[in-house]
Amino acid sequence: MHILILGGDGYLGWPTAMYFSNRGHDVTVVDNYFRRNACTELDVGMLYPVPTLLERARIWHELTGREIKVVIGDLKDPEIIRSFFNGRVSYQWAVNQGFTGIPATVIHYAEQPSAPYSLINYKYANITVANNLLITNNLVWALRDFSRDTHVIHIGTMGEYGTPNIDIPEGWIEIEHKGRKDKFLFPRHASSLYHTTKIMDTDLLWFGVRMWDLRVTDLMQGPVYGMETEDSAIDNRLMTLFNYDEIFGTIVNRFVTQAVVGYPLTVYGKGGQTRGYLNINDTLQCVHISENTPAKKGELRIFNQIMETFSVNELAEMTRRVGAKLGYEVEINHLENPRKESEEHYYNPTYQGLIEIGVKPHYLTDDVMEGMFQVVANYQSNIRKDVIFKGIKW
Ligand code: USQ
Repeated sequence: MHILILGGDGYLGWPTAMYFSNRGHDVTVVDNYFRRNACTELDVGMLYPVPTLLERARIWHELTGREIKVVIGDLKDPEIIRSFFNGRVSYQWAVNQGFTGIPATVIHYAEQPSAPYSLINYKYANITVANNLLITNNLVWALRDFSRDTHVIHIGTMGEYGTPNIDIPEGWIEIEHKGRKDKFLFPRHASSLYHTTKIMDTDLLWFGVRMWDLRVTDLMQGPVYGMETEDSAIDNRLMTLFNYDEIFGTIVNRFVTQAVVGYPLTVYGKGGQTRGYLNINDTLQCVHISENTPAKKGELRIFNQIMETFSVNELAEMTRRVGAKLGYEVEINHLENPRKESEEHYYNPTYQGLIEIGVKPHYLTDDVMEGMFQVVANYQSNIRKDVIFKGIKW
């Protein structure tokens, strides 16, 4: 199967590329180094240096004999995405330069993924809106024009639903109004501009499904933690990007890094904010199972991609407990919340769909977090305290 990964250099994109390549798929990745360039521009650093995408593909080939084809390009340019479907693609790195055929699956990670980034100021807001919406729209049109049968796996976000005071289903809700019933996308209430663009993405994809019978799986993912996967274990140079700064770092990765470097844990506000979490290895599993059981023609299939829920306070307590076991004295600090979000709320999402089709969850246990402490501790001298909290306000 030919699998095309949009955003193949990112935190999830590169591990996904290795995962499918290792399972014998023909994998092509495309990326414009948005994340790396943004980290350089904003001077937020990363835990360890990561070879370029071209270098990583070469290393992967040397170590495994397998090939991940690479295209460096900006998917906001419609011609780049169309080139994968009309046979005009030109690879920057590939052993076999020939056209690999139309992708059976496209995994779409090519998004500006940070809520704080989208709210730095109007310029970053515009970058987020332009990047996320144009890429999704370009993808929809390329499929409409050349390959309506290709299955799209899009990474959505649980943040599209927000934190409503009612249970959250997997994507859809049946509403009875004045004696009549119909099924709709569950009402959405994003609490950042980034999350709002993901709602708009879902709408673009849903339009493509209704108009042109596209096949789409939208995975509503919660914050992901971890950095090691089975495939990266063969060589440190294959490890994925790891951010711990306020802009691109997600909470579990940040808390472990803060604990290791002796920075008081940055709990925003009361810390009752509850979200659904998942291990990076479960992202790979969920995407793989979705690829194996594609959405039907004219179907927008939505799964909630989380394995368990935690409040910020629970994560801080766990970090303190695991840190103490390893000899770190971890302090917890409640900062004034720079974000506009509910700090105490009802949260009851459904997340059975992926488990029903075969996903076996990895949970965030003390042992799993201890493993993360050990990896982060290896790079302790690289950690910059000045990027941990600057207070980007909503
Ligand atoms: N938080 C803290 N302290 C911190 C960092 C975060 O209390 O130092 C709180 C935030 O206020 C929020 C929660 O922890 O209530 C999660 O924050 P996060 O930065 O880990 O995650 P978020 O901004 O929601 O975004 C991340 C990814 C995004 C993905 C989303 C899934 O960056 O790409 O879509 O998780 S979800 O949160 O379910 O929308």
